[in-house]
Amino acid sequence: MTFSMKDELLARLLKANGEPISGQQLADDFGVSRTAVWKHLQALQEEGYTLETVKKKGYVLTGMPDRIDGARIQTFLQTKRLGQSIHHFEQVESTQVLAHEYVRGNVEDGTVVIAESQTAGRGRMLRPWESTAGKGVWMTVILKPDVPPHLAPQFTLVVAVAVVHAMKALYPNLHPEIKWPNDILINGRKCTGILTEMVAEADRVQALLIGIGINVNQQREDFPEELHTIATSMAEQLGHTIDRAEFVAKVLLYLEHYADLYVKNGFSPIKALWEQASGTIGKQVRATTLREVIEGKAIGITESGVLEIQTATGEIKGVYSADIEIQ
Ligand code: BTX
Repeated sequence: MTFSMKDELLARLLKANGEPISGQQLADDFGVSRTAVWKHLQALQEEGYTLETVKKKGYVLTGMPDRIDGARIQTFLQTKRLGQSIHHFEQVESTQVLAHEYVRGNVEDGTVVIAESQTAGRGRMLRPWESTAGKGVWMTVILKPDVPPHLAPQFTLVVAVAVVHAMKALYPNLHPEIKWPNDILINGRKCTGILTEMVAEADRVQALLIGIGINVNQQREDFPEELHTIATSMAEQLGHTIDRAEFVAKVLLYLEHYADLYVKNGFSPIKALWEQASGTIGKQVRATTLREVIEGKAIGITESGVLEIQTATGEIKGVYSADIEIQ
């Protein structure tokens, strides 16, 4: 684990569940002085945590800021590898850019880079990704699977399945659907975007950098004008805000589970889950590629994630990259 002393202390206070813990106890547990404990508690208060002192008994955590730092995520985390190391930032340019730096520094498999806000969040083909401060999940998960580079695109489909299943597990009233290739829509509006990048040698993946942007607690007015008709958040659809830390932990759990399933059993179980979670398969679609516009029924995806469209003449066309309109 690479959590700071402050994070560990916070995790300890959270686990105490309202029972006071004395300063001496904390000092003994962490092998530091009471003054050091006090300084870390002070720092937590400056970040927005509220603590009460119960006479002769110790400290109780009474309030938390709405944040997705390592300590908060850790209290919900059930994974073996993913999120065991979390680098949390208040504001970054893009978690993808930072994650590339971490990969160069040779971080462990499952490392997460997460931020409260991004000033230059990016989507596919360098499109901008709106990352409202404190309202979403803007994170990059670094995976180091032992697979050849040509299999990397399949991971994007693994991620989409994992996010949909995490959403459904915690909020059964939400009905997310995957729109090919990798948007997650709720009620026809985009709630999640996924961007997979790779650092590879000729024959093996060194690291996958999986960028996940999820609109969580935004209200309509939080989105810029141009996204009003196309974007939505989980809170907007649920009618209430949610605990982002709990949700991140669930996404990491499902991602670990499905990534392991994929490495062990190959793409076919993922393909089946992806098709089940997809709102594209079985629908009439219009795909605009760089070369042509293809209209027809989306009938499935191939082993490599290519969308297959059956046109009116019965011909089956494979689409590798396109903007899709569902009709
Ligand atoms: P994409 O290219 O599919 O989507 C980008 C398009 O989506 C934009 O052109 C815009 O129309 C729309 N859009 C922008 N922001 C939002 C939003 N918040 N909600 C809904 N629609 C939006 C999808 O790319 C991949 C996005 C990955 C974002 C993550 S966040 C963490 C990581 N860091 C980083 O810089 N990117 C990834």
